[in-house]
Amino acid sequence: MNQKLGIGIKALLAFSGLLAICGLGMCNVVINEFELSPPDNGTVWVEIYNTGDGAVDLTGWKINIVDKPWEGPISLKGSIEPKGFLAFDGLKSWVATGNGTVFLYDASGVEVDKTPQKSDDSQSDFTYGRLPDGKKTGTNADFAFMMASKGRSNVR
Ligand SMILES: [Ca+2]
Ligand SMILES: [Ca+2]
Repeated sequence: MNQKLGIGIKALLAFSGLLAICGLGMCNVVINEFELSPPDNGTVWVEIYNTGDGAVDLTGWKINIVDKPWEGPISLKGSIEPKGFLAFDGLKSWVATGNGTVFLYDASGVEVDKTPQKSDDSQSDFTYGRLPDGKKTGTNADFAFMMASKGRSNVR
């Protein structure tokens, strides 16, 4: 195979591979931390983390916080760098009742990630976060109650 063709195929594979993975809702972006009971009447927020090696375009992506009786949809924009963190604020009017679940959807509406339902009405600087960043075994233990680190790596 000549070199030029090899590079072309490699680029094509990388491109189609990324699209295919995202289309199946398997992008490497996770909900990494969420604050549903902020101190000082602050706003709720959700941090996402890109565990993958490529930037991910977030156009059309959506976070939805479900804390009955309300639901808080947040539209995402921009892109997230590999191993990057981004945090998105909710609205001031969303006052957590202490039992929240957070969902992350990609541009095609596929659920990319979902947190366990977490109870928090402490109104403190503590949040629920994956420890270490991106830990995803699918159990309740993926999230620890820890000091807030909005837009940064999680630390106990
Ligand atoms: Ca808190
Ligand atoms: Ca964090």
